[in-house]
Amino acid sequence: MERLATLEDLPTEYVEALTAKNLVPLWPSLRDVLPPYTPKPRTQATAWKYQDIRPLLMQAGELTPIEKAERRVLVLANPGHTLDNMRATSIMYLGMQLLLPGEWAPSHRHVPNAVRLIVEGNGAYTSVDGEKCEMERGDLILTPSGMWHEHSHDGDSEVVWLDVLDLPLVYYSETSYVEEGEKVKGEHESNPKIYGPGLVATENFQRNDTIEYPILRYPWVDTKKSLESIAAGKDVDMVQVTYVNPETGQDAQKIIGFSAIMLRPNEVLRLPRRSCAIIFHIIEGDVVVDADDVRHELIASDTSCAPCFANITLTNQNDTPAFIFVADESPFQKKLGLYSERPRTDV
Ligand code: 1HN
Repeated sequence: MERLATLEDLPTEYVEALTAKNLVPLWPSLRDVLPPYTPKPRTQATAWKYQDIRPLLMQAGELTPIEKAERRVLVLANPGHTLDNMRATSIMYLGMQLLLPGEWAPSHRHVPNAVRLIVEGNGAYTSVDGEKCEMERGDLILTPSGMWHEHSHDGDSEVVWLDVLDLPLVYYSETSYVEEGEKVKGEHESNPKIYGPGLVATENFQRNDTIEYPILRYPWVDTKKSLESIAAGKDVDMVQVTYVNPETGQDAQKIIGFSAIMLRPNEVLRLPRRSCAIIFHIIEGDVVVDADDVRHELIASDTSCAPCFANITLTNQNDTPAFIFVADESPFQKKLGLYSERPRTDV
């Protein structure tokens, strides 16, 4: 491809005349915004170790009362996007949130979609539009765009969870805002409105009515059981389940996709090269994540990310299975026609 002229090739007075009229020449930046053949991601393969996060998060618990934080979170920032941009990838935000016994993170709702993956502790729950979702380690709880949510804690140990939001995308598109809820600590029902074992409260049932978010809590015990039964069945290349909306068969949320992978004992899993960045969070076991030439050795509760089109290999060196929670940008990219796959370049 032809090298194009730079800003320095232009007379200073000409560039100043453009600037004065809010005009910019395209050609000096054209190769940056359209790099040849492959995107140039800012996202860097990065790992955040729970043993580094935990003591600092507990210190935040001492330094900042919940009333002064609303959400007591340490953001997992990707240095490739600089730390003040709160991005793990171009469109995914990650944070570790701490709620102490007796604390309450007040009700609000906002445009970004969020999920929580519970990392540690017992006795806390999130209420989503009034439905009480208990938090147990490994559970996935959805708080989709526009739904009221608050976190409460009746137990006696610290509770920590991983937040995954599409905040960077929503913020960039200038559609991000929040509304504050009632300043009362509410009573919440624990019965799911819709999905138990295929039953629905008749008063909530309207024939042909598609429920946008029929499941708000995906318990880890069920996810793990599904993975184990896939692994026990016929030989498959990859033991993975996707969190879906059972009403539609589509992804559980609209922008970020969520799934879980089981690595069988000593399994080496080579993932397809894809146009979307990806996040891994270890629920159980030890996993070596190779993304091109960057290697991260992860243990339970560690989190990492890899950029688009990386050659990613997941390795379980143990004789016991490992379980990984995965978030990726594929629903967003597929809806907008941006998604693609390519052959690996490390074969
Ligand atoms: C939010 O609402 C929560 O509700 C957590 O727990 C993290 C990060 C950015 C914007 C909103 C929560 C968040 C957030």
